[in-house]
Amino acid sequence: MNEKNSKRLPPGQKLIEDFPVLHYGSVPKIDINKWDFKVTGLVKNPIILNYNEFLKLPSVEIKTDFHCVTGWSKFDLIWKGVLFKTIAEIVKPFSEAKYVIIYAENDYTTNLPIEVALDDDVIFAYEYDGKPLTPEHGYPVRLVVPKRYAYKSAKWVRAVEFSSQDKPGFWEKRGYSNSADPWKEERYGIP
Ligand SMILES: Nc1nc2c(c(=O)[nH]1)N[C@H]1C(S)=C(S)[C@@H](COP(=O)(O)O)O[C@H]1N2
Ligand SMILES: [Mo]
Repeated sequence: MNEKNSKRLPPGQKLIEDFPVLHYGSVPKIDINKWDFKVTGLVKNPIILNYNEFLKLPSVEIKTDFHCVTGWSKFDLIWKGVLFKTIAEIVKPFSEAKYVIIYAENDYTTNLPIEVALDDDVIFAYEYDGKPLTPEHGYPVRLVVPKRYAYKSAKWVRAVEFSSQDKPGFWEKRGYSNSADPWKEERYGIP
């Protein structure tokens, strides 16, 4: 690995080339005609969008790295989708909203402070590497939070709640770090 890449790699991580599939439970079977994406909670304009409506939102393509808490990292993944901050601009959260809670299929949830979610590279992705997401990587829509361990990057997202209170998610309740910053090696426990 050249010097530039070793600086990009967070402590205790190993760079890999392939793109593993990792999740709890089974890959959900999605009926895209019944699928919707809901944004609720402490917002002025709650929304419910179907897949076609979601695809019509302003989109971007970004290239980011990905760090799993189990120790692998992958560089330069190319995602297309809707930035979290674009969603926030549409729903207009009230100032009381300090956290966002992400709800996915099969009761998977995760949570982020609102300022982390509003970062420039946090995206609800529907394409990976120029193609629609595959079912095992999160079709139809997944969150990607490049600067946090990947359990924050929920696959199969169905809803977002803006909340005044933090609500630890699936892995956060099971002992993984709530803040999950790979550069600080926040893998387990507090924070
Ligand atoms: N819905 C859901 N999303 C999830 C998970 C999960 O169990 N369920 N696991 C997370 C973890 S720990 C990782 S490392 C990444 C893996 O994403 P990938 O399978 O696309 O590589 O998905 C994250 N998103
Ligand atoms: Mo992970």
